[in-house]
Amino acid sequence: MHTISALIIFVMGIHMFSNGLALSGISLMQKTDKNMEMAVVENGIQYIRTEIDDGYYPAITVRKGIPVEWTIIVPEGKLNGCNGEILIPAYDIDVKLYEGENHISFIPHTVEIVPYSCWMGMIKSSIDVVN
Ligand SMILES: [Cu+2]
Repeated sequence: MHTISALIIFVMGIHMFSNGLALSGISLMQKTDKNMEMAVVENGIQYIRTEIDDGYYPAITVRKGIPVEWTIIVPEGKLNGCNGEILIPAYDIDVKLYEGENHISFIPHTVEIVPYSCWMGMIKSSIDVVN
């Protein structure tokens, strides 16, 4: 019994510590480029699938000038008040996320790095548009 309650308090502590860090602009989940997802072009459309996590959005790479069909997967239990809405100001996109598959479409017209984030700007990531 003691072990279980100690474990629960420990897990809650880690969670709150991580949230506190995120609030001060530090993320425990470092953005690593090994997680960079590359779109696959098929019949004139580039498809990309990514999975978000608690406090984490993956960076993606897309090609300029080809319509993007982006599927964002929210695993069960991973949706929260922070990661539940994605903003991509450069493309005028503001999408509420739901558990399961979410779809975002846009056409990148310029080679640039487009920042995207959660609605509060806490979780930051990017869309790398290449030739
Ligand atoms: Cu947030």
